[in-house]
Amino acid sequence: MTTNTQIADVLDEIGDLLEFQGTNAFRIRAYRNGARAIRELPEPISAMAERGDDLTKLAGIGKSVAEKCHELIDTGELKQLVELRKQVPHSVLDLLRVPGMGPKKAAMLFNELKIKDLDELKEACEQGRVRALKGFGEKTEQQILAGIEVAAAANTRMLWADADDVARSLLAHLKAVKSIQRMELAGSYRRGKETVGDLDILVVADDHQPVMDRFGAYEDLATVIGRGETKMSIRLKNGFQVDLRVVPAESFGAALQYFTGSKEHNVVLRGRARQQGLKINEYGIFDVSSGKEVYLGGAEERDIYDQLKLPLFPPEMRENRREFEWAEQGELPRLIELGDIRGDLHMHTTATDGKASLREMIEAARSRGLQYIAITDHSQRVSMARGLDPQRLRDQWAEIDDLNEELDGKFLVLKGIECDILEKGGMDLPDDVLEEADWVLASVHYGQQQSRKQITERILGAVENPHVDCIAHPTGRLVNRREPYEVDLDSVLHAAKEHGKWMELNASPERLDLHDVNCAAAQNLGIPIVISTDAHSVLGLDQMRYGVLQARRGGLRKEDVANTRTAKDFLKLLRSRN
Ligand code: DGT
Ligand code: CA
Ligand code: CA
Ligand code: ZN
Repeated sequence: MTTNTQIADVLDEIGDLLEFQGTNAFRIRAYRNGARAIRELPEPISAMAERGDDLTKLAGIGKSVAEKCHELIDTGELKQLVELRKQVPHSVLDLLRVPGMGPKKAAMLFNELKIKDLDELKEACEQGRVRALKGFGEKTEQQILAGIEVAAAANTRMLWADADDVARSLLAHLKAVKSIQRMELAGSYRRGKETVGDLDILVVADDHQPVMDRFGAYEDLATVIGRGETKMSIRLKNGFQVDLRVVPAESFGAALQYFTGSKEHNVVLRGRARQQGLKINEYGIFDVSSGKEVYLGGAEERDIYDQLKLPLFPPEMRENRREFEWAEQGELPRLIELGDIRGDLHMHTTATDGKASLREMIEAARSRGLQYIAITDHSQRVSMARGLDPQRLRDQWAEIDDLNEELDGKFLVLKGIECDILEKGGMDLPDDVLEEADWVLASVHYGQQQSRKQITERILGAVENPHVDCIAHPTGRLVNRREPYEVDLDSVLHAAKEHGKWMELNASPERLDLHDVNCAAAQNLGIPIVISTDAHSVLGLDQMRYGVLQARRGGLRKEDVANTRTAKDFLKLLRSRN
């Protein structure tokens, strides 16, 4: 079976290759829109195709993209892509990332100088071969050289958690400027996206110059990319770019709205504005029905949404997924908040690969205001982490019994285990042991490269095991580093629904698994989701906020998340499974 991600990747690649060939923008956009739409479908498009659904009924999917989907699903490949790949090597697409390099110029470099990647481009520039081409000069060559660095850096996106560290430090640095009246971060950072391409800071200040001077004096600054009257961009030593814009007070809300994006969300807003004889941009919202621009507002973000008769969408919702539909129905879901979380159901101690003792983890969780936790160390198969065999596990549980007695109902510690799903299928601990546990997480750590059939069957086996409560980090993806297993998540979710099993949203910033789109899919099926930190240290417990952010992007409400319940209600729900 072909997954939504695989199909979307193929469509994106076609879009890239067509762009390189200078195909008309309309066709390219059709592929890109299709890729995006399919990436975010809550159900496998292959299942819809097999059911005989009309794919063109899906938003963002036109006739030609639908045909490509059918071909991919039926044959496992696309003739068009095979053809395109013959014509254009994949690495050539990197050339398009050099600022100022359009598809025409890139094609010329490829066709005339046989340049296939950024390294060859750099060499050609250094040797002065590029300036010989028509339309290129010595100056262009210099610009390209400077741009290659940018293009190479642009390949890396920061984890949200890392971007957050940078953001806080930068804001603290800038706050020293007295003339700053307002300051906010916008962009993907504000939308809580799991990776952030660059940071976008907006400032209102009486005087621009001191703000920019201070920005340019940031300790981790590597270079100033550009400085204009109201905008300045810098690159940090870690390669990360930060854009700063100084805006007038009456435009602050409009700029915040505009630069928070997403672009797709903004496109819809602009369309709505046009329909109402209004115009929005980063300066404000204007009545243009008289032929003149009349400022209606823009100091606050709310001004824009109010005029358009739309709710003030939480930034995490602004992806043009379901938010406009919700608004039309008159109600946005109330998204979960960090303060709603009452328990943490996945953490490790020094018994396996954690850095803090059982007692320290309990103390830390209590001091963070939680009411209950589950201790879930690894099972024996994870030998690298000294995983627990039945005896050691039972010893730990005896210790937990004593601690619970000591805690006297003021805090609850569940006797849990993160039990491996073995490569050959089956659980890493015998049923009689699992039966004694209060809380069993099942997870895959080995054999992640198995075929779709194998790994799906393994996980389905765990879902069907009566002692398993929840599947931990269900897709195994690592943000920026590792693709999900080949698992057929849709089947797993349906089985989980049938067997009353729960799904974890692992809050660790490099996992965030389930990710937002999958969260929505689980929610659709009414499967309880548990947001857990998978803490391996006391500080690891603070990762909860990353998980909550991801849950918000997935549209989850307090009631969709099991560990927002009190200890009593959590146990009640757990015992009522099935
Ligand atoms: P990133 O930085 O790649 O993680 O993603 P964003 O969303 O932060 O994108 P960025 O930094 O390029 O621009 C910030 C926001 O500004 C973006 O979400 C929407 C808005 N924006 C930027 N350029 C355009 C544009 O050409 N058209 C529209 N409609 N909006 C734009
Ligand atoms: Ca950005
Ligand atoms: Ca930016
Ligand atoms: Zn774990």
